[in-house]
Amino acid sequence: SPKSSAPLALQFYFMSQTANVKTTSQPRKKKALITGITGQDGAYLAEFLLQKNYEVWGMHRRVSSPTTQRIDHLLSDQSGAGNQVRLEYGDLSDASSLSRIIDKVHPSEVYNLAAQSDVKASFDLPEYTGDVTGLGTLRLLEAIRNFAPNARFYQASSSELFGLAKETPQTETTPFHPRSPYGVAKSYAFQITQNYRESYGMFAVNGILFNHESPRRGEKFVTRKITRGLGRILAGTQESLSLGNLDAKRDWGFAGDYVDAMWRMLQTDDPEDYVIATGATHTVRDFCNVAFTYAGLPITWKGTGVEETGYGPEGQVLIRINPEYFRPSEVDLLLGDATKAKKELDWTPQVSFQELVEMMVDHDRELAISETK
Ligand code: NDP
Ligand code: GDR
Repeated sequence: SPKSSAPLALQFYFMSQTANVKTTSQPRKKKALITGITGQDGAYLAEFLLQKNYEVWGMHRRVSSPTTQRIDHLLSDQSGAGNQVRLEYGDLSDASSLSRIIDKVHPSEVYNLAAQSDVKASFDLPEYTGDVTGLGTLRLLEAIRNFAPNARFYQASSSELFGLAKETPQTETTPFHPRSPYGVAKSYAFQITQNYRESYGMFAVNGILFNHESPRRGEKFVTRKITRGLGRILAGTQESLSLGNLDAKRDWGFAGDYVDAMWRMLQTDDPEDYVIATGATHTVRDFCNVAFTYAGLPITWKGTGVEETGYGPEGQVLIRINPEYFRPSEVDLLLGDATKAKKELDWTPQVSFQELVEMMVDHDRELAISETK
């Protein structure tokens, strides 16, 4: 299918923010429950499902400061008509909350996007990550089995399962070799999802999604860290950026494209697992080069290893290496083959790598300028 431009993708993003979906035209709405609705993917998925006229429920955690910034525009409809997201408090570490919500909502589709999703942090929080990201999936499956056994279940599986990948590109049949407590926890979640499908006949699927980014990406993930830092450098509020391993290669796509694939996986006749990826891989250094060049600050790299430094056109230091950002074990190369999803789900990514980087740079340049006012 034809590729859209980055502005088009942004158009989708802004149009969906003001979507006024009529509620009266269909006899019975599908009900979706999204865990992790306050995260990057949760916000895009909620918009996507509201546009499809779903009744959308989200699970969020009790926290001392608000975490709903990404979905605030979906929580109140100023026109008075239209669809809204309904929120329930819950936590993947609290089985009773999951049972309560599933019993109350009786969803037709459940998207389990909640997780301790930071790979680097999982080395510092290994047990917590195993509990939430791994066992949390089991708790949710049990709640569904007991209170809404016909609900269709989507598990947010990850290319981190492949880790020290046994083959390139990675497909649905590539063996797993996770390289972090996060990857191991996601491996448990992947397999328990398959097990509930096989044991209880539940419609439960894994989307093995490769990295996907957007202007809503958390600021600690490397792409957003780069575009956020670049925006501030352009606005004059930050001098340089500190990064870790520049040689890591990732298959980066646009999050807006990937939530469409999640939905498609739950509309099939038979539950199956799918890889979702762009089929192109780039190093962290490539991402920096494209972003900084687009912003008019092409980088000249000098030195190697931890001494490697990125200089701007005036000889100013733009990027330094800080070993603090290295991981105890790294995933060097990820490259996905989404042929199965293309064939069976008719899914293709719409936003190219260049368009993705430009979208994020444009957004974060504006954001940094607005922060100076
Ligand atoms: P984010 O980190 O942006 O969002 C994670 C969400 O999980 C947040 O809403 C967070 O809530 C919630 N959460 C964290 N811990 C708990 C808990 N104990 N109970 C309930 N909710 C919790 O992740 P993304 O949106 O980027 O990713 C969505 C899912 O997809 C995650 O499971 C991630 O591991 C997985 N994934 C992501 C990929 C990517 O490239 N983005 C690729 C492959 C898989 P709060 O706001 O309160 O912190
Ligand atoms: P990842 O994403 O670990 O792939 O997990 P992240 O953006 O954190 O790292 C990607 C690569 O960049 C290297 N890197 C840095 N990473 C961060 N965060 N900060 C830095 O300063 C930095 N410098 C270099 C990393 O070493 C790594 O190789 C993401 C998450 O969304 C997971 O939840 C998801 O499952 C996977 O993507 C697919």
